[in-house]
Amino acid sequence: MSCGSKGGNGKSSCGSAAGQGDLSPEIWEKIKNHPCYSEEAHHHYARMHVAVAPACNIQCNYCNRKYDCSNESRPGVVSERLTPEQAARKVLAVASNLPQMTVLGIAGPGDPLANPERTFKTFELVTQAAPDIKLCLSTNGLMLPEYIDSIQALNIDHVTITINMIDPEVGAKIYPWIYYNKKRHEGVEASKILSERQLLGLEMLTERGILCKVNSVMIPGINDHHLAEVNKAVKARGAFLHNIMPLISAPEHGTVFGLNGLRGPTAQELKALQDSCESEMNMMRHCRQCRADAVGLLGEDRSNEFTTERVMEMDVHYDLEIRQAYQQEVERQRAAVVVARNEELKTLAGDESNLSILIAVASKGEGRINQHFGHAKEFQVYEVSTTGVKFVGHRRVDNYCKGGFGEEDSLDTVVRAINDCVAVFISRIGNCPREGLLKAGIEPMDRFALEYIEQSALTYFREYLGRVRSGEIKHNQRGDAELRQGALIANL
Ligand code: CLF
Ligand code: SF4
Repeated sequence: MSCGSKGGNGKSSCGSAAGQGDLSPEIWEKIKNHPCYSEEAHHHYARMHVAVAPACNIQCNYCNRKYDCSNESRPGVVSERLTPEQAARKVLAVASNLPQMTVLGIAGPGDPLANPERTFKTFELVTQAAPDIKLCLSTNGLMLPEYIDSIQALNIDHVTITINMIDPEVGAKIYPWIYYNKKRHEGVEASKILSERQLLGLEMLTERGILCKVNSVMIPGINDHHLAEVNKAVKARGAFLHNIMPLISAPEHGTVFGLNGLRGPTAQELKALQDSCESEMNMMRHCRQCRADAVGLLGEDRSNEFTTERVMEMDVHYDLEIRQAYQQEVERQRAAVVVARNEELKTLAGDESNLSILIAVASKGEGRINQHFGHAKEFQVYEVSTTGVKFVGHRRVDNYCKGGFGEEDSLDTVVRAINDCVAVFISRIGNCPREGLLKAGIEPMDRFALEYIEQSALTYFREYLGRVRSGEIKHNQRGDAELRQGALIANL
């Protein structure tokens, strides 16, 4: 069955797009409101990170230590460091204000397991105060085998390991050194130790039923051809999800790769690798490479509303019943999205065509097309065919509207970012950008304003197919698109 049959409809499915009917009840319970482990959930539920872990025990060539850990973050971002006590208060403040926040992750700004006391103390304090919040940890894996018991004892049910290689020769080009057993190791030896520890840690976690995600940074010319092997190796060891993320590399980040001019992959290079691995295991495609102090839905960042200063002044009333009632309402909305999509999918049943298109969508969440073109800081990209609709990535862009004026330069960046799409779905759009998009061969679609994304995408596709078949339009293969590189320093 193709990926297009995703969703909780009882069909087999691949990707973090898997729905309720595709997974065992036990796994579904773990991922249903985790925005990273379930693509569907990421439209509705938020996560937060607390930056309690400053130290790191390895060096990655895509990282500059002045900034956050690039394994789960965009280079160039600096998070606000917190003590475990400050972090726990912040979690309660966010939980009181954002009942859709369901997951606390610790992902830096260094490596959480290079700061075990601070990391575990934070999780302990949060579990005592807010027991409904899922705990999530992201690590480079070097110290993972040592801390499996602590992870299990604290009920940390989601662990991410960044695994960029299983071949130490490849690793030597990514990691100049690691610090292990009170000693600095370099070159191939360092990567050999790191890889062994990562894979052992992964095996130990999955043996205990802890859900594991593997992040891999796709570095063209270094590990892009090797990641298919990594994918097989982590699947064999029980990883639940593989998240292949693009290298973000620019000289201004001051990283070894950035200074040496290594480029990140294009949108289509990344998609081709993700597609080729998808037959092996579940792929995550909605990662936003978050800050170590991110707050909100993936793709939005509300960390500025929850600075330490503000959190200290806030009235904090964690109320489990209010949170649960809110989440029940979210579940009702979410079920409606799935029903609408499945109904629409029926209209394509029996239709066979090899045509598939990409569309870009401006959305603020809830699975709806509910954002003005000029306000979008990212577009979500979906692939649509007769087999269904699936999320394939997002593209970060400059706001087209800045203080009410459209900027021609930013329209260019939007066009480059969604150049592989045939249409862009928005709630509203002005005449200038509409014309500019049409000139670039991208159809602006405001007809589905506030409607559900997947249902609308399928309707559009059915009509598009009809127009192609009648000869009204000609389907041309679109070009490649750009993933943003240097501009990611901004606090989005
Ligand atoms: Fe955070 Fe990571 Fe947990 Fe998610 S993020 S620790 S698994 S709660 Fe998510 Fe952000 Fe991508 Fe990470 S979108 S960078 S995958
Ligand atoms: Fe930087 Fe993270 Fe790598 Fe450590 S593990 S060097 S913080 S990217």
